[in-house]
Amino acid sequence: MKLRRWVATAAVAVATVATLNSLPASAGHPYDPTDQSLRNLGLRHNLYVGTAVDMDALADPDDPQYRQIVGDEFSTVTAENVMKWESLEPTRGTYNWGPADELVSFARQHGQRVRGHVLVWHNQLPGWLTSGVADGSISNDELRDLLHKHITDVVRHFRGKIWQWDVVNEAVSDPWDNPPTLHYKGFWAEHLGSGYIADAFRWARAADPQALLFYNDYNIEAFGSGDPANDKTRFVYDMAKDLRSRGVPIDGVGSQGHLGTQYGNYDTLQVAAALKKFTSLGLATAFTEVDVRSQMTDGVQAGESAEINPRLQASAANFSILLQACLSERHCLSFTVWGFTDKHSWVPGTFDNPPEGLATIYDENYQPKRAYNVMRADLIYAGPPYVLPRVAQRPHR
Ligand code: 9MR
Repeated sequence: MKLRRWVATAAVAVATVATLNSLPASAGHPYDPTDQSLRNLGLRHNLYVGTAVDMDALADPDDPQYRQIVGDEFSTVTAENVMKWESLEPTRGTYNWGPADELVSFARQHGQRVRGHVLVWHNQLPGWLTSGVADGSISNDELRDLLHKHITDVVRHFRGKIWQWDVVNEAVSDPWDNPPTLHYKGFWAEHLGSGYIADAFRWARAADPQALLFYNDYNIEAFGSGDPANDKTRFVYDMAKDLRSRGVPIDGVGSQGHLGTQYGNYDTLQVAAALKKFTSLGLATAFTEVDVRSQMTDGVQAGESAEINPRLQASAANFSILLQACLSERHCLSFTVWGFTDKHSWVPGTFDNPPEGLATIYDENYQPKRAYNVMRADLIYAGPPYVLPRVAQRPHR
């Protein structure tokens, strides 16, 4: 090889190695070919693999495996509950930052990024706020000021420490609501009108110029009929398009990914097509709360393998569908599971008639399930030309 060509090739090689190393370095440590953890395998694609974190479990000295796995397997964490308004400001004017700060500090110690969840939602609001609105002592004008203050205080408190904020969560109705035509639903829309959504993004941007600002919702994994009257994905797409066209600083759409093996669900190509549509608006995407629950039939509860195995397989297949779709789209930045063990999952406490469970990637004894191995396989066997490294999103102003 001629010297000049060799020098050029070597320069490219050095630059390539530098690029490869610089991507992983942002997640704490470089890619290690001998490490099969989800977080390390994700580094090959610059994909952050995350989990929601239950802070009680993280702090429980009798449950050390929980803490160990959060640190070892994941490169991004989300507070399952402790960044919600009722946790942060249980008494009006008095903030309780402790548990949320603990998560941020755990993440720093473990080289993890933090998804902030959640600034504006109609659930888990403090009692003083909802009762004040209900009894008329808090007017709608004051409510708007309180929301502005909440967003400003919270985003400022964590400024520089949050990678992606879920600014607005679950603002859109479902086809089973009344009326069935999709609309902006819930506490905030009822009191402030749908304009609160744009306001929330603007207020969040004013408080942190760097965080990526997301709209987050469930049942938007794939398009349906295409009619915004009954296709929630289409409704959210139209909303995001409108926000972008008005210069509202939204950076991404988070697809929660709460699936169930009793439903038809989707295939990878349908999900990838939806991600691509959101990307076409100049938005990043992320899977933010993935779990795939199953009905706990009598046979499942009795431990019958003929009942359990098909559910574990269907669950794994659904994790894989969402992960492969995310890998296929370079603007899909992270893939977060909503809890990683059936020992600490919101599902059994929420769905009890019929009972549901088996929703996560580890069983109750922290044994990895088929879903965990399928995720690892997807991360291992993905590569060019269909899977290329993620493209970092720049915050919109
Ligand atoms: O997992 C959360 C659970 O511990 C809470 O009791 C519940 C309260 O509504 O919220 C759960 O998390 C939700 C998330 O914040 C938003 N998307 C749906 C999640 C599951 O309900």
